[in-house]
Amino acid sequence: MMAKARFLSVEGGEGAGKSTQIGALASAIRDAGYEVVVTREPGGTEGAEAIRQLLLDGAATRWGARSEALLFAAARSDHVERLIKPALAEGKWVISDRFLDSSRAYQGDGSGLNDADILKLHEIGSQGLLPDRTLMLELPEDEANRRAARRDGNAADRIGGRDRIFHHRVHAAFHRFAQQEPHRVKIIDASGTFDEVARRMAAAISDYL
Ligand code: Z5A
Repeated sequence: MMAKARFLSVEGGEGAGKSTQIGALASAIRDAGYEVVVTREPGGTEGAEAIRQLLLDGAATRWGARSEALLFAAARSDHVERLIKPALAEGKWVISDRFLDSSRAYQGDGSGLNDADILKLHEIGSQGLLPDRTLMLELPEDEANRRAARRDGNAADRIGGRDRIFHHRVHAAFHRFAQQEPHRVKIIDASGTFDEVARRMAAAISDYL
């Protein structure tokens, strides 16, 4: 009998290789005989993609921390209701490039909001849905910056362009989540070649296949 469909999120700082690795992870799961839906946050549905533009484009000061957190929660609510839950109900795996832990790290620790408040918004918007497993890609800051700069040059979105102290707080928060929830959140060493990282990602979910 096939094991049940799972909801996975992939998290980490900018340039860690999340988008690059998700395709390989989805292929490994498809090879095991499952249907897989790959999606991203903010985004994944028409409404949430529209909110993505509001969140990532424009001046750094466009939103305050609270309105930003509400917009992420609203985008997530639509994504969960219209894409993630229906796919899981049809027996498909879902892999989301970022999910709730990004709000906890960026709007919570990064921007000074309470973790409890972010979780409350998630309860209201998405009935508290959590991934079965979260793969947290970790890369030394210099290498992550090199990779992001190779890809983007000097361009950065509203949030990626924040200062080093902000991004340090985000990294520390991701680490804390892995310590607090070791069964759900697995740290993946994102250094090395594409194939090396892909093998670590696949190993971190092998108990589900
Ligand atoms: N955000 C938030 O604040 N709150 C929330 O609740 C949510 C998000 C959901 C979304 O940005 C922003 O929204 C994000 C967090 C915030 N801002 N920041 N920071 P996004 O979706 O546009 O981008 P991102 O999520 O930050 O990811 P990214 O910058 O696209 O990075 P990535 O997906 O981790 O990396 P990548 O594109 O796969 O790889 C980067 C480059 O490295 C690329 O050229 C690759 O070819 C290269 N690469 C990848 N792997 C390797 C290896 N192994 N060796 C060498 N080079 C490699």
